[in-house]
Amino acid sequence: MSILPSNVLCPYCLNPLHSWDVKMTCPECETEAKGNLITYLTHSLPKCQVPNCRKHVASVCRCKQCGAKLPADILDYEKYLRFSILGVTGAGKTNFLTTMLHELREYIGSPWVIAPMDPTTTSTYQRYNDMIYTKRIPVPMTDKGMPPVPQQWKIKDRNKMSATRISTYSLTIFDGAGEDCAHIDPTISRYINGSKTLIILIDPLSLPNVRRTVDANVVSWSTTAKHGSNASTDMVNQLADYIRASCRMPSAKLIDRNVAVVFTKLDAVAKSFGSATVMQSSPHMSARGFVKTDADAVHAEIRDWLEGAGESSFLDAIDTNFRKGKVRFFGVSSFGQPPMGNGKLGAVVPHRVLDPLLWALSMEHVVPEK
Ligand SMILES: Nc1nc2c(ncn2[C@@H]2O[C@H](COP(=O)(O)OP(=O)(O)OP(=O)(O)O)[C@@H](O)[C@H]2O)c(=O)[nH]1
Ligand SMILES: [Mg+2]
Ligand SMILES: [Zn+2]
Ligand SMILES: [Zn+2]
Repeated sequence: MSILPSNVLCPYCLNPLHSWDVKMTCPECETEAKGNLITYLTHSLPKCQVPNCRKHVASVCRCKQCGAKLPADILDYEKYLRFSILGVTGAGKTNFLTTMLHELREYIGSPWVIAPMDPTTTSTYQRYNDMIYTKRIPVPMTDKGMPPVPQQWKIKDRNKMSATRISTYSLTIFDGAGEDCAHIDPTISRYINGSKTLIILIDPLSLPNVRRTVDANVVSWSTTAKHGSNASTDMVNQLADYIRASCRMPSAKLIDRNVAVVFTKLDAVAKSFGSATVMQSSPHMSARGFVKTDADAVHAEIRDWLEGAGESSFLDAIDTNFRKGKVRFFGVSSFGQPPMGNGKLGAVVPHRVLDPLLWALSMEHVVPEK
C-alpha cells in the first residue's frame, strides 16, 4: 500500500491515518494480513495467512487505533469535514440534523450529492427520516449512551467533476445527547476538539424573556425538557471554558473557531419576526452557493431580536468567548410549524435548515460564496 497523505483522518476516532495506522484484514476470518516486499512493490493487497483461509485477499481496511472499518475509497477523499451539533437537551438537535440531511438529499439538481458511509448511519437516518416524514412524529430524545456514534456521510461535488473523476469529501457529524454538553467526556471531547465548525443549537423557548411571549400550548408542544432560566447561556460558557482548557488557551483569549449559533423552532416565534429576511425562504440552494448578503441580514435580525427581547446575557456569552468574525447567527424550523397537541406533526416543511451547513461548507471552500 502506498504511503497515505498526512491529511487523512480516521472519520471515526479522528486520529491521523498514515499507512502504518491502518491494517488490512481478511473479510472471512478478520485476521490482519501483513504485506511483504512484493506486495509493497507491486501495490497489491496481501493474502490471509491463516491456514485454510489463504485464498482470501485481505481487502478490509481498518483503523488500528479504533478498529473501525474504513471505506475502500478513504484515500480518494479531498477533504475531511467534521462538524459537531451541540446544545442542551431538547434544543432540537436530532430533528434538525434529520431534516437538514433530508433536504440536502432530496433537493432536485443539488450539486452536492450525499450518501451514508456506513450501515449505522444508513439505518439511523432511515429510522429518523421515517418518523418525521412518514409517521409524522418528532424523533425522540437521544440516549446519552456511550460511546456516542457520529454520523458518517460522503459528499460528491458535481461542481468539481471532470470526465474521469469527481471530488469527494467525508462529512463526520456528531450529534450527542444534550447531557453530553454538560459533562464532556474524553470521546466527546475528541469530536468537539476535532470539529472545524461548531453548530450550537439554541431553543428560543429556553430563553425566559422569549418564552413569555409565546402561546403556552405552543411552548408545551415544542418542549421535551425543562431547564433553568440560564441553561443556554451556561452551556455556551461551559463549552468555551472546556475548549480553552483542552487547547491550553488563556482565559482572556477569544476562541478562533467557526461557530454557527442556530436558533431552532423559529415557527414558534414567527410573529416577532414579521416579514423579516429570516422568515423568507432561503436563497442559498437555488443560487448553488452561500449568499452572504442574505446571511448578513439574518445575522443582524437575530441579534436585534435578542437585544430587543432583553437576552443580552446570552449575547454576552457569545461575544466574550468567540472571535467576532467567526460567529454567525441563523434561524431555522425543522418542521415549519409547531407539533400538534396530540404529539403528531402536521405537514413537514423545513425552513432554512440547510443554511448553517452551507455556511460551514463555504468556510471549507466546498460551497462557493455568492
Ligand atoms: N415548534 C417546534 N418544535 C420543535 C422543532 N424541532 C424540534 N422541536 C421540539 O423539540 C423537541 C426536542 O427535539 P430533539 O431534536 O429531540 O432535541 P435534541 O436537542 O436532540 O434533544 P436531546 O437528544 O435530548 O439532546 C421535539 O420533540 C419537538 O417537540 C421545530 O422545528 N419546531
Ligand atoms: Mg437528540
Ligand atoms: Zn479510527
Ligand atoms: Zn482469513
